[in-house]
Amino acid sequence: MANEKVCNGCGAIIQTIDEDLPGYVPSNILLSKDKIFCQRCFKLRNYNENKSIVIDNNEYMNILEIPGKNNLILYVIDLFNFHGSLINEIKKYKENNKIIVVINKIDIFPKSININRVLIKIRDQLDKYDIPYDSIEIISTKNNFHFDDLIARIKKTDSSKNIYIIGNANVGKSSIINSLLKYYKNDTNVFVTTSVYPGTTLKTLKIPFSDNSFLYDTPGLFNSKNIYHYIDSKNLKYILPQKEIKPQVFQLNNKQSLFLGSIARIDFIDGNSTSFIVYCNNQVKLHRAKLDEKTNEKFNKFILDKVFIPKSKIINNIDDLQKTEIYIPESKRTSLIISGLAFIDIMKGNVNLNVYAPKGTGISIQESFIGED
Ligand SMILES: Nc1nc2c(ncn2[C@@H]2O[C@H](COP(=O)(O)OP(=O)(O)OP(=O)(O)O)[C@@H](O)[C@H]2O)c(=O)[nH]1
Ligand SMILES: [Mg+2]
Repeated sequence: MANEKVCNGCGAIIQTIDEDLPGYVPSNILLSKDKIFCQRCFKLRNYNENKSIVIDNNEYMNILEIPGKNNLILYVIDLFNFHGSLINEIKKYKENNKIIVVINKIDIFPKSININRVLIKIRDQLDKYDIPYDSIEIISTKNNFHFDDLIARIKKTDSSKNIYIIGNANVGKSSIINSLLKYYKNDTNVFVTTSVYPGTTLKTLKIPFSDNSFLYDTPGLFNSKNIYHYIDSKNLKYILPQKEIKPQVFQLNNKQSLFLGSIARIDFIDGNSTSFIVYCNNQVKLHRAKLDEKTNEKFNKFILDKVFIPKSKIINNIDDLQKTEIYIPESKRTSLIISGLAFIDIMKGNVNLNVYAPKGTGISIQESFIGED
């Protein structure tokens, strides 16, 4: 029977009836514990094992209904997938709340990148999409890069405000909560569940922060453009970058194609030969191939080869991928983004490409955030 208790890891309402629904706890455990973690959180936290459960879509409806005024909103963005992190509804908080845009996971980018340049480009893009903010912090929760700056910013803003952490799934919201509890509040006791799998936090969690304020961890919003919707969870570890990306450079011309594992491909249709700098999980198997009448056959063979990771159960041949025609303009260094899988900096434009990716995956271009022009 459902009761008032919630899981301290993911926020789901505790229930003892159905193992396949959120918040399940075997009844003998429920009776004996004060602070409760549901069975799914227990497995994620202890064995990194993702038990897939059925989530009612209504659960996500209220995430962005932040009550009252004078809250502090930490809007977390994944620089690896900037467009996929944009949330239009942020605009409605502009009048009555303070907003800090938090760019997390900077550690996955090569150390050589120029943070000031990244900051300028982020500002440009936030302005372009009319996303309001009072300040921007670029941090890593993993190695604490500039985390003290975030804390200083929160203190400066007003530590008596309630803090809501919002953003897309997997951007690191719960990890930021845990770091705030540890480094701001010196509390290592309450740990919300984090995991490599998108969709970890299931309901908004309210955690005491200062004497009269609370921290709210919210479930990640799902962006249908993100490639991880079209890939089975076993392969996610090959897609979501965990460690510093080692970019790979390919010189490509109009007789060539670049395979990204068994789930995406870029065909160079026409234009002058130029460098492609590929940023993705280091485990994605990249392969440059000749572009001719045999390329499809070769790609189809690679899908069957277990070395060519990542894979997807629903992609059995090239026809299962959607083709998008993209023109890279002759201007500054441009990033081609395959949402959630890779961004590829193309040094010289005036190039026509065919990009193949699982149907639904966002394909876009933007001025490069990280490289010099
Ligand atoms: N490399 C790196 N990984 C991070 C960082 N912050 C979080 N992660 C990892 O990103 C993954 C997702 O982190 P979570 O904190 O669960 O993300 P979330 O936004 O709460 O996810 P949902 O609850 O699914 O919306 C985990 O594997 C974290 O270890 C970071 O700064 N750098
Ligand atoms: Mg979370």
